[in-house]
Amino acid sequence: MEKICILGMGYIGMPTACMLANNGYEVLGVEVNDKIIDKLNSGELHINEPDLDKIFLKAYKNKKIRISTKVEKSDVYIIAVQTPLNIQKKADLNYVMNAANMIKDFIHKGNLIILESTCPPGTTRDIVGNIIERGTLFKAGIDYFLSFCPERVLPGNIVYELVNNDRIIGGINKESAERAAKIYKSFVKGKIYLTSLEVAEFVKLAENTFRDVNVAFSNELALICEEYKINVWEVIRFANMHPRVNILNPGPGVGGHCIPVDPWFILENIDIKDTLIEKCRNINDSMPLKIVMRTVYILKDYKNPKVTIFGLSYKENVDDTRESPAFIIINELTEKGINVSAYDPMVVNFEYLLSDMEEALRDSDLLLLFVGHHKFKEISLEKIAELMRNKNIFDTRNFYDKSCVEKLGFKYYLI
Ligand code: SAJ
Repeated sequence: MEKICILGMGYIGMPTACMLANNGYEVLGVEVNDKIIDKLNSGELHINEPDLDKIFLKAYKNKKIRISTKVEKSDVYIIAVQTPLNIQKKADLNYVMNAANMIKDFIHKGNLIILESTCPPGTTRDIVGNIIERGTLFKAGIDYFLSFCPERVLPGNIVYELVNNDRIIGGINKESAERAAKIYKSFVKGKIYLTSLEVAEFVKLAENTFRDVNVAFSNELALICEEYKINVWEVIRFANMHPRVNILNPGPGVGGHCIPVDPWFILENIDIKDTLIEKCRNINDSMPLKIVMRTVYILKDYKNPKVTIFGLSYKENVDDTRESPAFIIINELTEKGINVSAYDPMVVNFEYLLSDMEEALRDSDLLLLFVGHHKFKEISLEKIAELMRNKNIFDTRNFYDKSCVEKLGFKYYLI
């Protein structure tokens, strides 16, 4: 049985490890965080994602997956570590480099290395390839095989998309891409397309940048519509009825560890100034402050106002708060002397400000809906009205029905 070593047991590495472990491979997951290792080795997950528990427990009970701090001699190595943005808005490739350095000591002829971490074009060849070749004198494509295979799964639907999405696989040569494709074919039902390393790296960045640019367009439409006093949600709904138009939704900002990060990776090594991509990034980054300004305006006539934020995660129905624009909004409102409390039924690991629902709403002057978790629909508007001091709702996601809310005496503000 082939042995696969996956470095990084996060949102991508962990589900991928489970899939491979349940589809004919012996899997070793490598993780540096001791707490995560202890949890996983006792059969407990550290990630909340639909169906992930089922596939993890299957692999765990069948003893097809082990977690360790150390790399071991394997046939295939998959790097799925994080690539955060540093303060210069460039990719921090330290985790990728550490992973490549760990693999270098174990690699032998005929092995395959796959990079899954999102990174600037050229990283697989120039960073991973160079580290391996400097350490071993092996040549990529001849002595060992080198591939880039970007993950494309949507948080909140990872397990389903891991199986059903198409995959783009880049190789330093054809054999590298083909060998990587064989591994993914063990569990992927979508189509698999082969290409070069750099095209695969760029495709991943282009996908997330496209989404960022599209959201920026809708945010700009929202700001323009506000001046015209036109409902942007209605505009987008009708425009999207055109067969070739698909505008995304405006919102309080773009969060998560992918969409606000990846467009900067595209721009990292280029000389072109004044790009559309950068402008769109800046529009999306400006949204949290726009929300703060509008909130302050809504509350201008109240003494010692209290705001209740519903939702802290970066998007609906997930517990992930990474790069959530809610942080900026909370900090800015607090700095302006506004009393802020927050409720999020999805988020458990967030000590700062988290209140239960009643406590968050009691004597509040404004409910600021930041993300539209399904669970918020279970809270009746009557209950909300009963608890609040003044009945105002600022809905940044078009989540509530205006007429229902207004019937109960709320003043309803929409992005
Ligand atoms: N957002 C809006 N309006 C929208 C859609 C999203 O404001 O209409 C905001 C969300 O609220 C959130 C942010 O954008 O703050 C990002 O959310 P998302 O659902 O667009 O994306 P992610 O970050 O959860 O996942 C993306 C996906 N990429 C694409 O759809 C092109 C996913 O497929 C990738 O695998 C993932 O990035 C990743 O890991 O790169």
